[in-house]
Amino acid sequence: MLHQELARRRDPMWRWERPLLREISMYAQGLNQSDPAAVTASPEAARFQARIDAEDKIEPNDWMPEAYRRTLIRQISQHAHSEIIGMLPEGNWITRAPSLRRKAALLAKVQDEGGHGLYLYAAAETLGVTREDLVDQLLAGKAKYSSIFNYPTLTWADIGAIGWLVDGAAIMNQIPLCRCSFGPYARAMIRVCKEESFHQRQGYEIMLTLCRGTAEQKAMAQDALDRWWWPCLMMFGPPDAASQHSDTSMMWKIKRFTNDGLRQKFIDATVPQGHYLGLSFPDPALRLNPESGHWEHGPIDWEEFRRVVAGGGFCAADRLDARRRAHDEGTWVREAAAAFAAKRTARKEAA
Ligand code: FAQ
Repeated sequence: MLHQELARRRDPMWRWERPLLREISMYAQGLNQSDPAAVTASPEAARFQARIDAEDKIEPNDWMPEAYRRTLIRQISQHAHSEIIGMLPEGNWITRAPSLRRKAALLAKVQDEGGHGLYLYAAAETLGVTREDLVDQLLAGKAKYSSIFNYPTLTWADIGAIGWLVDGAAIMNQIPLCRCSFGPYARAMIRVCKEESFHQRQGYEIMLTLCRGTAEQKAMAQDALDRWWWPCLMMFGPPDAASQHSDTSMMWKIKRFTNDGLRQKFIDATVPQGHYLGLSFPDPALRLNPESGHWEHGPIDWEEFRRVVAGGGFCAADRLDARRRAHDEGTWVREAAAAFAAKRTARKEAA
């Protein structure tokens, strides 16, 4: 750890990053209300960090700094909300899928997303929160979910673009999460990633079919790529210099790569796929740097990202209304399940 820290201080970026690090450490201490010093100073914290450095998995009953617990609750619950809200843009197209085969695949995909949300809420619950509280925070508009799900799905090609690009971005972000230091999150991610891989392929296959179809169908695919490309790049989060949580999350091996690092991996993997489809990317600055082997991109509109994350996305109000309606309409199901569980417990106690 020490030699890494010294190498970092020799880096010219260090001076520039210092205010950011101060902010991060204030943030971490702010979260660790029960014992601020425990983040770095206590023997438990040192043992905890040694376990992380040794690639041990942290399990729910193990000692952990309060800030680690809260960081995980924040990330896992935002991830769970993203899956549940993420069902809506595609759910919107189930009744209009162009064939029985497409409808069956889309239904299965949207159901998988519901399942991912449930694994993730369950993983968050192992950290001492309840699913009910997390869902209440979402419905009250207090919890974040991924910015990408605030964009509308205007045509069938958007379903192809979501599978190819949104699931493609999700996989790029989630494969490293299979090695996250927190056991329940890492294990949930293994199954989620297998399913996301099917989602990505079904999306790419829709794009391929449209691109091999009529000129009108290809134009629809191009229009979808034009609208989804930049928002997908924003899914990876703010640039590294503005990412509040990356340094601590990487120290704790919750995150394995920075936001910009994953964004670049996604661009490098996706651009050749788009070219194979015969499509162009809505970025005049996109070019392959022959020396680095990476695709360089133009500036991302971070103002748009901030606006969408702050609740100003085009579909933000619709998305929350749809979830609130579904929650209200599901009240009787929750009540029936609770009554059944109470009856079963009473029967067991009586026996
Ligand atoms: N949207 O300091 P950082 C999917 C927030 S699942 C909204 O860099 P961090 C499957 C961030 O929360 C997609 N907010 O934060 C699917 C923080 O705010 P806070 C979801 C964002 O946590 C496919 C602040 O900005 N995936 O797509 C976004 O270290 C198709 C500062 O940012 C996950 O959640 C954003 N894009 O890194 C479903 C994966 N980016 O909490 C249906 C797990 C950042 O301080 C259909 N999460 N923010 O108020 C992660 O890997 C991380 O949380 C990042 C952000 C990388 C998203």
